Amino acid sequence: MGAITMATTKRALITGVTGQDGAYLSQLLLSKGYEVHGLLRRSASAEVVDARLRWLGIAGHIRQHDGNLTDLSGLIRVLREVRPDEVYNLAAQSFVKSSWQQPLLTGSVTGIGAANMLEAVRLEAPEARFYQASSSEMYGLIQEPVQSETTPFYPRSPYAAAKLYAHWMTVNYRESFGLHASSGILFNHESPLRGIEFVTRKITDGVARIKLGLSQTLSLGNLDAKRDWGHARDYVQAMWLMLQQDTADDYVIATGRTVSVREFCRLAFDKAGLDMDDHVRIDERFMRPAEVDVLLGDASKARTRLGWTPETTLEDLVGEMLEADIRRLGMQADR
Ligand code: NDP
Ligand code: GDR
Repeated sequence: MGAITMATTKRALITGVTGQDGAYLSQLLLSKGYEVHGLLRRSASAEVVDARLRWLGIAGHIRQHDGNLTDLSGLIRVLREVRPDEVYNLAAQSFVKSSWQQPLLTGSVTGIGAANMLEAVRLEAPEARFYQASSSEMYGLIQEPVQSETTPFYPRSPYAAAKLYAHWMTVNYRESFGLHASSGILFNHESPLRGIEFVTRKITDGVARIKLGLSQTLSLGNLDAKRDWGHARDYVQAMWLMLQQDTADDYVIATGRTVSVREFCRLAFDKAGLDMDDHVRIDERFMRPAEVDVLLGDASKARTRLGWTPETTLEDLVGEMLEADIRRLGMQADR
């Protein structure tokens, strides 16, 4: 009789599991039959921390572990307990604007935190595959009109500088210790689960409020900044694909289309049947000490090697976010 092969359940550990990407990635991995473990930092408001996971109806399916990216011993303990096949390091102080107010915290969490995670993996789970959430912000003051894996970096914020350190540490651990460590250089990706302080969600929430008569104006900063915006649901697929490859590598993930904040805004107001010029105000408070004027990614390497392509158009993304915000605000008003 031949040997019986048992299908084993893969175990994944996600840091930043309560964030936008953590929620969609958890949903994806659960749908693939993974055992999903999440690192959660302790909060006095525990009832709101897993709101995104509850929104997707998966909170009860995530095995939660207390931990903080700044605490190496805790990370080692969690890795020892979970013994994951795949580790996705998504946790970060991820709001660029805040990084000027809290540069050292951003450095500790977004930069050193990633190094802590790599070190914990090297010590406790060296066979695990590792994903680092790198960012198009690393291109900052762009050195080429279209950015790919070979474009030089020029970070323009404490956040971007911290991400660049984490990025190079990931490459370094791959080359020094042979870790299967990949870095996804993801361009902006949004969804109804996007944090309210980021410009896209601020816009769809603001337009929904105006539509429902809850507000009259929407205050924004630099409307001329241009971004390559995709849907988070499509982008977490790319993270998973990177860890299914025989060899680890770095990949740009982007749509290849860039539009200004103004154009994004106009799309949202148009969808609501409103005129943005009647409602948008410019407020200096939302300007940045240094701006990333334009980002546009070339994801050909991901398309060729991973077979990845984005599925959601910008128009559909705006529509989905706006509808979700109108529904959400409507439900709050009914309470
Ligand atoms: P979010 O801001 O939505 O989520 C960040 C997550 O990190 C949250 O779960 C947060 O927990 C957690 N976190 C923050 N500090 C710590 C800490 N000290 N210890 C443990 N966990 C912590 O980010 P996104 O989901 O949008 O992004 C995921 C990752 O991808 C981030 O690293 C981000 O910088 C990066 N990225 C994002 C892009 C995007 O467009 N969305 C593009 C490129 C990169 P809590 O809920 O408790 O606050
Ligand atoms: P970003 O996202 O900085 O690109 O980082 P954000 O949505 O904050 O800003 C995008 C652009 O919009 C301009 N802007 C405003 N931004 C905010 N937040 N609020 C405003 O009122 C406003 N008005 C104009 C900004 O100046 C900027 O040019 C996101 C984060 O998810 C990072 O973690 C990630 O690494 C990058 O995307 C890729």
